Parts: sequence; C-alpha cells; structure tokens
Amino acid sequence: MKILSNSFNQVIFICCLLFLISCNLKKKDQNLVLDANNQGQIESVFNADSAYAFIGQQVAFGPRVPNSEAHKKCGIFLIDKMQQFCDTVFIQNVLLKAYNNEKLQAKNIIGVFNPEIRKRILLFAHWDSRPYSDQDIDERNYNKPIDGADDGASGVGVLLEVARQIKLKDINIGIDIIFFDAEDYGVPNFIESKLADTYCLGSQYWSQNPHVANYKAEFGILLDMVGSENAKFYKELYSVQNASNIVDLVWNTAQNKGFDKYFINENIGAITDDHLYVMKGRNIPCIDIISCDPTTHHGFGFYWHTQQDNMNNISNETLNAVGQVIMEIIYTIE
Ligand code: AHN
Ligand code: ZN
Repeated sequence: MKILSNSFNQVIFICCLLFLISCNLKKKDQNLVLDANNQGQIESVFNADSAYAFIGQQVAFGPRVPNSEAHKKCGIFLIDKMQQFCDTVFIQNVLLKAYNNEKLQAKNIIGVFNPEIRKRILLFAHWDSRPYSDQDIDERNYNKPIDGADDGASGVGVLLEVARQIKLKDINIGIDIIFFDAEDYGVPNFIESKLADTYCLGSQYWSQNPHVANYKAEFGILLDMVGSENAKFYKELYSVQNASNIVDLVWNTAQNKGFDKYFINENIGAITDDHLYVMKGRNIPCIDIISCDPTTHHGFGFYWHTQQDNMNNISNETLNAVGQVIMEIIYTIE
C-alpha cells in the first residue's frame, strides 16, 4: 500500500513538473502579452533579444562595405526580412559616387506599412559599415573595415524588430522604415580633403529621388548607434532646431518609461547625419537618436570607427530602452 501511494505521488509530481515546464516554454516562446485593459486584444511589445539577434545576423556577414560580398549578402537578408514584415517593400538600386570617385553599388531598402494612409511616420537607419577604422588607436588598422555592430547594425536591428512587431499588431498610421546605404563611406580622417557631403550618400540620393513622388511624413526619427552598453543620447542641435517637439516627445516618453539614464536631458552640437539630408531635401522635421560621449575627442563612443565597434559592445538593455520608446510613440501618436 505504501509503495503504491509513493509511486502514485511520484506520478503526480512528474505530471506537475511537466505542466510547469510546458507553461514556462510557452511563456518564453511568446513575445505577445494580453492587455488586461483590452480583453482579447493582443498587445505587441518590443523584444530586445530579437533586436540583438538581428544585429548579430548582420555582423555575421562581415563588414557591410559597399561593393563587398558581405554587403551583397546582407542586402539580400534585409530585403527578405522586410518582405516578411512589411506591406510593401521598395528597393532603390543606384550607383553612387564616393569621395574617391569609386562607384558604389548602393541599395536603399524601404519597407511600408499602410501605404494608403496619409499620416505617416518615417523611421530610418543606415545599413552599410565603414570601410575604415580611421579612429583606431593602432594606425595599422586605419584601412580595415569596421564590424559596425553599433554604427549601422544597431539601428537596423531595432527597426527590424519594430517591423516584426507591427506585423503582429495592426497600427493605425502609416509607417515607413528606410535602411539607407553608403552613409559611412565619407573621407577618412587620414586624408586631407576639402570635399563636403561625402557621408550619407544613400540618404542624399533618396531625398532627391524618394520611392514615391512627393513623399512626405509628419516627422522622421533616425536611429544611429543605439545599441552600445551605457549609451547616452543627448539632444542633437539640428534635431532641436528643426523638430523640437519631436525631441521633447521622445525624451519625455523615455523619462516616463524610466529610461532617463540613456536619454539625457542636455543639448549637444550639430551632427551631420542622414536626418540632415532628409530634412533639407524633403522638408520633413527629423531627429537623430545617436549615442555620444562628451569625454572623447570626437564626441562619440570610444569604439567609434575602430575595430572595437563589435558585438561585445552591444547591450540588450540599451536596445530595450530605444525600442520601447519607439514602440510607445508610434502606437500612441494622435
Ligand atoms: C560625421 O562623422 C561627419 N558624422 C557622423 C555621422 C556618422 C558616422 N554616424 C555614424 N557614422
Ligand atoms: Zn560611422
């Protein structure tokens, strides 16, 4: 009798254990949660692990320098992902002339949600990586391309995850996500040059040749270097001058969500970046969320344009902060 009740207990125990394991597996598998206030409605959330994985996948191709094999392969990967998530995808294939007259086979990749809606928000990042490590402490590295885990892949990783989430939960405004190419092919630091506008070639092209005629959005948000550990986002001058309401919206949203350790309520100087060309060319107010470090001589992170801009420097917590802020804004904007 004792033996029987013992083994009966064991069976019950094992059943409970299996049940608990299956519950846990389910939970892990799901990045959807039910919204208690909105019974039955599925609330999408930002999954930083997913964004992290998207960054890792880009970096694994090798440096995405225009005209390289890694660039070609990563382009195919990004187009495939965007086609999975977005309603429509546009590809701009274009030869762009670099500062050294090299012809770059560039691709701007544009994913569209709700193309019929007039009220639109533009989200963008660059997907190429810099052919030079011209800020490296070791000058033998100057001509080596960077991984660009933060400088390039991080913004794209966050926006791929945003796209994946929009696919899971309908949004009631238009969203356009652009991955610009050839942002980081600008004149290297070790070359004397008076040339201007050598960076941001993909966004310069798109701003003059948008994927739809007379393209317009309410505002734009650029994500540039949004994944590093201990990232600090300051209010960049062009953004403050041209889109102060969007700067306030983003920094206030971050503060309300407890991310004020990342979104610092202080101004910094102007940064020439893709948002500037989108503003100039299309007259769309834009902001740049870009991590800066006032303690370095160039003002960006210690790893900027060096061999150290790699996956070791990417933080889930930073990605989570940026992703949550973007999701909150695009789902609540009136
Ligand atoms: C310049 O270096 C001129 N502007 C910063 C834009 C940039 C480069 N963002 C990432 N890499
Ligand atoms: Zn760069």
